[in-house]
Amino acid sequence: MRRTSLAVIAIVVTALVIAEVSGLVPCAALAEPVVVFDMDDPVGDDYGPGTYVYPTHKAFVPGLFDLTHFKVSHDPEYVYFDATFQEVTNPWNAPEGFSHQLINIYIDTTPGAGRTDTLRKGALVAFNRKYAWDLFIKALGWGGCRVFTAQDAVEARGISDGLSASVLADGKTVRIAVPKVVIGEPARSWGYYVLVGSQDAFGDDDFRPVMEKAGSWVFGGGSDLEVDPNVIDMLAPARGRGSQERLLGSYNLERGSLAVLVPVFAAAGGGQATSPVAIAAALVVLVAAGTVAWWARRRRPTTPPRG
Ligand SMILES: [Ca+2]
Ligand SMILES: [Ca+2]
Repeated sequence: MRRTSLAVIAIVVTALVIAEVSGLVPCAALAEPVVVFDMDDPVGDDYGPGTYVYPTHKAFVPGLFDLTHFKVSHDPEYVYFDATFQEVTNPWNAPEGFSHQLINIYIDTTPGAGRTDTLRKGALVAFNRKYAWDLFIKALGWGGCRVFTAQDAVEARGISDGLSASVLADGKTVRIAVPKVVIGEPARSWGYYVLVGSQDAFGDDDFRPVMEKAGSWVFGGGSDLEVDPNVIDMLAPARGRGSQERLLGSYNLERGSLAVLVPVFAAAGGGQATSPVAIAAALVVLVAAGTVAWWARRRRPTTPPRG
């Protein structure tokens, strides 16, 4: 009887571990936010399509626009978008703790719906029709955080209630917290366009422009025509058809056509892979449960009746 109970407990524990590992059990009860997307971006690619250079003013220290990591997680109340940079500084004392970064996150949540422009002119990019965006989260210092939807008008002010941006204790990560009541719970199927620009209060849609020649307050290495992207880094794999260099370099000056981007998805390697530790733990529990069950069944007939 005791052995049978043990076997049952072992099987239940195994089932729970497997369910947890495969994401079937809601993890709201856990203290740590649940991670749904987690991806590195190459270091040292804060050059747009491969040619851009920083403005010459001393405030633009190297690494400010070099995204190195991006993570999406959620707890019962908020969705957290964590963008890590090589460098974060706050020379002009933005209350959020960072003066330079402009982070535009366009999210494809719903296949077959959404829009392929940036809503407002500024980033100077377009999005692949197959992965049209439905939500747009814009984060910058001085109270600029907003959520827009694909249905918004160009002049829409967006939703700012409950949104915040702050720098985490590592000093390199900007965390954008968005209430779930605004954007819902992030699904693992969501696709992300994470675009990094330089905040410029005088620029179109707050983007500091990229010109042919760098100046104190403008990037160089691009074109003076408003066709090349004002995006300095974007979340993308290091190589292949979806690389940053290929995507941001896909504009055409002669035709005046903007670069067309594709998002990154969790399933394509950007997602949080089930940790090897969790898999090992599940396997150990499975083997243990199997052994206990086998042992219990094997021993039962020879156990002398109790009296
Ligand atoms: Ca980078
Ligand atoms: Ca990149």
